[in-house]
Amino acid sequence: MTTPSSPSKTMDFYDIAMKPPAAVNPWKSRLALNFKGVPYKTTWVPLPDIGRVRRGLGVPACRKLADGSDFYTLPILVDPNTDSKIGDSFDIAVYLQKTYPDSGAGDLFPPQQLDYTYDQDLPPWAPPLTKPRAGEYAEYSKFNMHVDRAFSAHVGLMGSFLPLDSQESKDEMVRRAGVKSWEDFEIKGEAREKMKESFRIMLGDLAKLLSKDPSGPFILGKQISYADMIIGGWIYIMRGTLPEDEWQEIINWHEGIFRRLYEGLQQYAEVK
Ligand SMILES: N[C@@H](CCC(=O)N[C@@H](CS)C(=O)NCC(=O)O)C(=O)O
Repeated sequence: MTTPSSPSKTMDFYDIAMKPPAAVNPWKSRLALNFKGVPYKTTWVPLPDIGRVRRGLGVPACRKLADGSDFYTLPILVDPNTDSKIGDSFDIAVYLQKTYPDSGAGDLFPPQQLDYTYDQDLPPWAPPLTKPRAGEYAEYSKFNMHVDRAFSAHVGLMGSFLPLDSQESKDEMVRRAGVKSWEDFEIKGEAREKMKESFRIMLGDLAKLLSKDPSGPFILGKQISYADMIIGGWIYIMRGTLPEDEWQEIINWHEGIFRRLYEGLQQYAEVK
C-alpha cells in the first residue's frame, strides 16, 4: 500500500459524548491530530455505546476490567486514506508520526530523555491505563505510563465532575464501580484536601522536568513534543472537570508552570 504524505480524506476520531460544548477525554490525541494538521472530525459516542461501537469497528480492547474481561475504551482513529483503525492514544500519535512524518508542525517524537517515574501503588479503582512498550519511542511510552499512573492516582478529584451527556451514561459508571449513586464519586472535606496535597507533590516532581529548559513552556523549551501532550492531555481533563476555583488554584501551583504549558498548547486545542 502506498502512503500519502499528506492525507486528503477526512479521518474519524471517536470521543466520549459529554454535555456540549465540553470535550473532556482523549486530549492527547486531539492535540496530536491538530499538531499534525490532518483533516478529521469527531464522532461523539455515549459511554454505554462504546463497546458496541468499538466491536463494530473491529478494534480489539486495549484495557481489561478488574475481573479480567475486556474494557472497551476510546479514543479510536479511523483513517480512510490508509484503511487503518487505531484504538489507543499512544498508538494514534505513533501512527500519525510514522504515516505523515512531514505533515503539520513537525516531529511528535524528537529524541529526548524523559526522567520521571511514579512508582506508588494505584488505588484499586484506578486500573492501569497503559502498558509501556519496548523498541522505537520506548522512552515516550514509559513516560506515558508513568504520567498516566500519576494522574490516575488523583483522578478522584475530577471524576464526579465529569460532564457526561446523560443519566444513562452516569448510571453505567455507577453500576460498573459498584457504588450506590453518582454522588458517591465525590471526594469531599479532609479526604479531598489530602488528595490535593498529594497531587501538589506529584505535580512538583513533573514541574522539575518541565523547568529543565527555562526558555519553556515545553519540556524542550520552545519545541513542542508528544511528551508535552501527555501531560497536557491531563491538564485539559482537569480544565473540563474541576470546579473553577480549584482549577485556578491548581493550575497556578509551582510558579504557574502548568498554566504556561496549558496556554502553550492552546494553539492545538481546537475541537473539530
Ligand atoms: N490506553 C488507552 C486508554 C483509554 C481509556 O482508558 N479511555 C477511557 C477514558 S479515559 C474510556 O474510554 N473509558 C470508557 C468507559 O469508562 O466506559 C488510551 O490511551 O487510549
